[in-house]
This record gives sequence, structure tokens and C-alpha cells, in this order.
Amino acid sequence: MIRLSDQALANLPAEIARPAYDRRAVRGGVVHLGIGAFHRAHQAVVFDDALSAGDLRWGVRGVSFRSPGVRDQLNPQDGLYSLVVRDGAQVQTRIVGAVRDVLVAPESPAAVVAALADPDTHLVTLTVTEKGYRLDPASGALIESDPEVAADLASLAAPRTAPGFLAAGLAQRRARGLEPLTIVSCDNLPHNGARIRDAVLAVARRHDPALTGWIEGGCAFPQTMIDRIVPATTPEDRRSLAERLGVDDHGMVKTEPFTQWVIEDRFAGPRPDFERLGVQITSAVGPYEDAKLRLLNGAHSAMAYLGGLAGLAFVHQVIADPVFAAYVERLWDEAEATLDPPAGLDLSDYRRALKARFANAALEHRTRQIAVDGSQKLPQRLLAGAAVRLDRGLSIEALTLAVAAWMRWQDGVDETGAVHVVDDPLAAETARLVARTPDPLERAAALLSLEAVFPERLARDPRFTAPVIAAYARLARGGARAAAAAVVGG
Ligand code: CS2
Repeated sequence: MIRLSDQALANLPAEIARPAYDRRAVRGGVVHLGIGAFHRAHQAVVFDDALSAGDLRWGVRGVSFRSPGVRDQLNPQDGLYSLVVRDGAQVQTRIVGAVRDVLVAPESPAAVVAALADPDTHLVTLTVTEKGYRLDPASGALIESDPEVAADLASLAAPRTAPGFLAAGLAQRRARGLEPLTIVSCDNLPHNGARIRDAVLAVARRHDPALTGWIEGGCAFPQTMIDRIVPATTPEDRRSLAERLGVDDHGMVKTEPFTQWVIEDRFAGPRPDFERLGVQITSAVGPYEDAKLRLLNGAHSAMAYLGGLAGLAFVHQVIADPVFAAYVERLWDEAEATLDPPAGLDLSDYRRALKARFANAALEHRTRQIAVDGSQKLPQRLLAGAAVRLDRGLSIEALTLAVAAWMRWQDGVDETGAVHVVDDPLAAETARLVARTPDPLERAAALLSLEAVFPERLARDPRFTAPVIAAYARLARGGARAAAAAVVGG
């Protein structure tokens, strides 16, 4: 079967939407760092819409930080890929043309720096996951002991990290007399704009105080809230798409109909007409971000660990279970009381919509996918809300059960006896703590000593530690479902 490409577009069935603009005339206005499925199913679609609306400045140059996988999927396809939107039995497919090419950072660091320092480039977007910022999750400081960070702090000749590449690219722009950039973090981190700004400045400061001043004075790092559920593509997804398209697409992504992007109104230079493309531009992103992180992502992580421990493979299976569904409502009750939602965001409607999104069985969103990198996710998804509740003297039974479930997940085996890999930057450390504490009832206390995850004010507060340890004991005794039932009943 032939591969998707500009030429193959003519062979596609007529009902498949495809770029109607002249792809050869598209400029590379955007550099995207971390071109995984999430970018392709979200921001790249907005840039594709901008191109379709006739503004040809917003083509994307993608960068992969680790493997050449996405480059090998997309470059032979002229950057084209299918966006498959699944809602129950309905499937909609569209070919996205926004991506021009993909660079692999470790293979060609100079090309990535050159892309950042290209006069056509105005925006940098990033989806490098929480750990890609190289900031300590609890303190927010640059992790200087990380060997790649240390290398970038010593020299930017061939950067290794996202903050290092940005510092090097901005240095080259400044040297060439080009305009500063708008750098848009699209990761699920609180104050994500400030985080990437802090990380870039921490690297720049080490190399050139004048560069630091130029970045502070001219570059913009808006805060964003970004939302779309994008499960990993499977070989079966690809096979069924090939049957429908009649061409082979190695770069397809699948997602849900829902999509949302809220960006703080802070730009250094040209940008697409975001408002006309359905993107919300606002002065205050924080309230959107907190609601999304604590309700959507908090429930996601809770379902990933509790459902995962119970041996449930998919999110829709977890939410279909009445006990887990009632538990999620309870978790949301706890989280909701800590939020200050923006005007116009009705949290009851938001929760109802989330439940329907989680129930979309056609997505086949794996609990194990969400379980990855828990140490980076817990602080903003569960612990921040717990801290607010403790300040107000409120109970945290549901939140602490999710924390305890993450701890149980670190054992690497679920309640059915199935083994899983603990995929997390702190996996070696958690494994050491687990191994050193053979008595499962003491493990929770041992894991609470992880300073990168648990801020001191929580780790030292018995109002936090006692329910975590009790929930852990309940999980060890009766399993995830019974522990969730105890929270719901209590
Ligand atoms: C998920 C998110 O994998 C995860 O941690 O919670 O990727 C989630 O699907 C997105 O944030 C939804 O916008």
C-alpha cells in the first residue's frame, strides 16, 4: 500500500478532509519542541486552521528530543498525518498539513538552534511533558545535578535540554538582531509559562547576563491551559485507518471531539488570529488551569492508579464501575472546594462533561498511559488541592486515597498479579524505598520522604500523612475497589 504524502492526497476517498491551501507557500512560523501525538492532535490542528483561513505564516517545524520515531513517521509523508476523531460509533478523519518537517535534536542540534533563530519563526510551542522542564516538582528549581542540564550549563554548543535549546536559539536571534520570541508552554504544569521562563533564564544566566536581560525584556512566556484527550495510537488503529483511506499513514493520531486552548494575552510579536480559531485569549489563565489540573487530570491520575491496580486497562472501564464513578465524584467534591472558577465556567457542567469524555469507549485510553511519570504529576493534580483543604480544616479522604494508590503502583504489580513497568524519572528512587521497606504497612511512610514529590509542609503534617498511610493499608488489605468503596461510604 502506498504511503500518505502530498502526491497520495489525490487517491484518498472524497469525504476525507485535507489541506486546501498551497502547502509549498507555507512558512515556518512555529517551532514545536516535543512533537508527540498531543501536539499533532491539538496545537497543530489550530495552526492548520490558521493556514486554511489563508494566513500561511503558521507552518510548524517539529522537534523530537529523543527517538527519531516521529521524524520517520512524518518526513517521508511530507509532514502529513491523519487526525482521527472518535466519539462512540462516530469517526471523523481529516488530514492535517501544518507540519513541514521534523528534526531530531540529538542528531542535529545545530539545525534545531537554526530553526529557533530563523527570521520566519515567531512562536515556539512546547509539549515536552512535566519532566522536560528539568525543574524539581516540589521546589521549582532547575535540577542542576541532571547530567544533561549540567552539560547545557557548561556549554550551549550542542544543547541537550529544552531550556538549553531555547537559551541557545534566543542567543543566536539576539546576535543576528532578530525579534524576540513568544514561547508557549503547552504542558500540564501550573504556571507553565513562568516555569519555562524560569528554566530558560536559569540556563541563560549562566552564559550571558546580557542575554538574560534581552529575554526578560523582550520574550513573552504566556501561561496556557490546554485540553484534549489523546490516547496512544495502536497498530490496530493504523490498520483500520489504512482500510478506510486506501493509503498507509504511519503518523496518525486519534482523539476525542473536545478541544480547548486558553492562552494568556502576552505575545512578543506576530501570532495567528487565535480568537477566530476558537482559542480563548484572556488575562487570567490560572483559574482555568487549576480547574483542569485538579478535576480532569486529578481524576485521570486517580483512575489510572486505582483502576490500574484493580486490573482495568481503560479509563472508560474505570468510570463505568459504579464504585469508582462514585469515588471520582467524591474526589471532585474535594477538589472543587479548592477552586476559584473563572466567570462563565460552571463546574457542575464541567464535571458532567468530563464524565462523558471519560466514558468515550472508542478512545481506548489506557490507564497505564496516564500512570506514567506520577511523581511529576501528583503535586499539581492532587497535592495542591489537599494543601488548600488542610489550610481550611477540610477532610482529604478521596485525595489521599489517590496518593496512596500511586504509592501502591510503585510496587510494579497489580492486584491480578500482572506486572507493569514503573515508568517515572524517580522510579529508581521509589524502587529503592520499596525494597528497603519490606513491611508493606511501612512503605507509605517511607515514600512520603520523597522530597521531590511531597513538600515538607505535607510530609510533616499528620493530618496529611495519617490518611495517606491509612489508605495505603486499606489498599494493601482489600484492594482498590474496596478502598474506594470505603471513601464513598464514609
Ligand atoms: C493525562 C493527560 O496522561 C495524562 O497524564 O491526564 O494527558 C490528559 O489526557 C490531558 O491533559 C487532557 O487534556
